[in-house]
This record gives sequence, C-alpha cells and structure tokens, in this order.
Amino acid sequence: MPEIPKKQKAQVIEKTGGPVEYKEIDVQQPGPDEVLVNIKYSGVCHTDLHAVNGDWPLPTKLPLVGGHEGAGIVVAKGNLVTDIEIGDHAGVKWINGSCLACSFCQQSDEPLCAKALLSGYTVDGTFQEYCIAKAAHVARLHKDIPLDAVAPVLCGETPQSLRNVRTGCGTDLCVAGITVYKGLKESGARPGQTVAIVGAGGGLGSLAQQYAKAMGLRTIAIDSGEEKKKMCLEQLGSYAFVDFGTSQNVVKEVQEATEDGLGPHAVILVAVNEKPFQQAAEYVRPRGTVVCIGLPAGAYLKAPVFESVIKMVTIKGSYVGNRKDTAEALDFYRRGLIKAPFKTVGLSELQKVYDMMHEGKIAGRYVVDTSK
Ligand code: 8ID
Ligand code: ZN
Ligand code: ZN
Repeated sequence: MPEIPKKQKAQVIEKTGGPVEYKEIDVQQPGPDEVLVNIKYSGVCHTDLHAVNGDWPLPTKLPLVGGHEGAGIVVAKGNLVTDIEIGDHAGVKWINGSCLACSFCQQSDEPLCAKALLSGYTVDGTFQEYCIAKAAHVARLHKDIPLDAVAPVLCGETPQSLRNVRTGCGTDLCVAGITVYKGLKESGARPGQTVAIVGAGGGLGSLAQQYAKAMGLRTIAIDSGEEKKKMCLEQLGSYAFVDFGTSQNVVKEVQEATEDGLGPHAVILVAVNEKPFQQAAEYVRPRGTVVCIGLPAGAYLKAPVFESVIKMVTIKGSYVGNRKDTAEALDFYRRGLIKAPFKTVGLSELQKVYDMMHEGKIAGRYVVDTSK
C-alpha cells in the first residue's frame, strides 16, 4: 500500500476573483464509490481561470481547489470500487461524477446530468497532490502511457523556467483533448473536409488541430501573433492561418482559404471572446455546422437570420464528452497521433500561468507538476 500523507500542498481560491494561494491542506479520504488519485501533472485550462474570476452564471464552491485535467496514480479506493486498482493510472476530468440514473446518464449524456459534480468547480479539483473522483468517471489510463516518460523537462523556479518547451502530449493534455474530439464529432465533418479552428493557438485549439488531422480533416487556424501562427502551421498541421488581430476582413479571409471559396464545412469555436462567435455563421459553408465550445463571460451568440436560413447553417453547443468519448480520445493519444506543445512549471507557479493566460500570451498549454 502506498503511503498517503495527512497533509499536502494545494492551490486554493478563498474568494471569487482570486488570487490563488499555495498552501498546505488536509488530504481527504475517498467515499465508498470514490478513488483517491495522487495527481502528478495537471493541465491549466481557461475554464480554471473562468472559475477564479466567477465568469459564469454558476457559482463555484468556496474555498476551492481548481483544476480538472489531472493525471496520476490511484492510491486509495472505497469498498464499492471493483474495476480499478490501487497503482492504476487514472485521469481526473471535468465531470468528476454523475448520478448514472437520470435519463441523460442512462443515455451516456452524463455531462448533461443535473447532479454532475464538476472537478475544480463544484468539488475540489486537480491543483493538489491528492484528488478525489468518482471511480465510474475517472479516465482509465493504460499503463503503456508512462506517466514519468511524459513528464516534461523539470524546471527551476525562475521566470526563465516558463520557457522550457516540450512537444508531446502528457496524459493530462489528453484529458483536455476529450472536449475538442467530441466537438469535432458533433460537427459532422467527414474526412477530407475543412474545419476552421477559432482560438487555434490556445490549449483546446492546439489539440483540436491534432485531433482533426488524425480524423482526416483539413484545418484553417484562426488566432493571433507570429508565435501561434508558426505553431499552427509548422507543428499542428493547419494549412492556413488567419490572424484576427491584423486581418482587415476575417470572414473573407477564411472563405478565401478554402479551395472553392465557399468556406469551411465546420467551425470549432474555442476562443474566449464574443466576436468570433458572431462571425462564424457568416463564413461557414452552406449546410455547414458551427460548434460552440469556448465560454467567454457574458457572451451571446448572434448570427444573421437571412444568411443562416438560406445557407441552412447549423449552430450548436458542445460540452466536454462522455466516458466513451474519453476512452476514444485517449486511444488516439496512445496510438501516437496527438502531439501538442506544452510547457511545465511547478504547481506553486499557477498564478503566473493565470496572469499569462489572462493576457492571451500562452501558445499551447501549461501543465503544472504538483510536486513543485
Ligand atoms: O466543454 C466545453 N465546452 C469546454 C471544455 C473546456 C474548456 C469549454 N472550455 C472553454 C474554456 O472555458 C474557454 O472559454 O473553452 C475556452 C478555451 O479554453 P482554452 O483553450 O483553455 O483557452 P486558451 O488557451 O486561453 O485559448 C484561447 C485562445 O482564443 C484566442 C486566444 O488568442 C487564445 O489563443 N482568441 C481570442 I481571446 N479571441 C479570438 C478571436 N477573435 C481568438 N481566436 C480567434 N479569434
Ligand atoms: Zn479544461
Ligand atoms: Zn444523471
């Protein structure tokens, strides 16, 4: 049996608006249907920053330990848990648990469950060394996804350490991949078709390009700045980049980037800004689908009725993924198809990551090492 300490380090939000505080808290015991996961690495998602800022019309628990993209090792389990063992590798994701009995859960739409527990939002999440999750919902990470081998080059505590880049995909990142994989499936785009990824330079966007490529889709990346452009075109497989910061006409440029000028077959919106949500229906191809995933604060969808009707456009939301989507998304990673750039820092440096994220300065994803 692994030794479980009574105390651990965690990043805690005491009040909405932050800041996060790096401090010592108690390690919790798992309930009968739960596991305790020793989190090794956790991805930092813009959702975590929305939680700190209180951006959404859904209150968080307080005090709160954020984080929902954690990868680690099961160290304890409740007596009802039979299909996951101590020592198994597991991922703690946004849907921490659900009732498994309501009409949505029965049909594998557990993200829609009214009783769903949300990691790092309504229950404590992965920005701590030991995290609790419902056993039914933890992602099963195959042992041939070695947690240590995906561990990025360990960094010091100086700001320079924030520049250590490693390309690959930690298991933590693949937990983030579920959302974009699901969104691509929801788009209905078929191999050979073109998908615009809006917010392509961010965490979800960079994974979306890799999943799209693995699914046989062609991608147009939309974001801003030279660093993100280079990453999208040279590392992530997009064949075109539209810079929303310098473009005189994003709608026109996106359409012109498609072979026949009619626009992409689908649009995956992962930006944290309202404007692109209002442009997508204009440049999507007739019969095309706009999939909304990003959750900018207080934003509204707006689309021209005339064009949406005569182009027969579909506009829909997509919210994380179910347990099967999780297993499928992880399988893409296991087969070596998903490589998105990320940088690793200690959990103690989380506030710095949030500050950079707030300024839109992060190309790809940051991952925190809970031991530092
Ligand atoms: O299930 C879901 N629907 C789900 C799951 C996980 C995350 C939704 N999300 C939401 C997050 O809460 C967040 O609102 O997806 C959004 C994106 O999360 P992220 O990828 O973690 O954010 P990021 O790394 O900050 O990337 C956002 C990118 O958007 C770009 C930025 O430059 C950045 O690279 N962007 C912005 I801000 N405005 C843009 C614009 N007008 C834009 N890109 C294109 N056009
Ligand atoms: Zn996330
Ligand atoms: Zn339910």
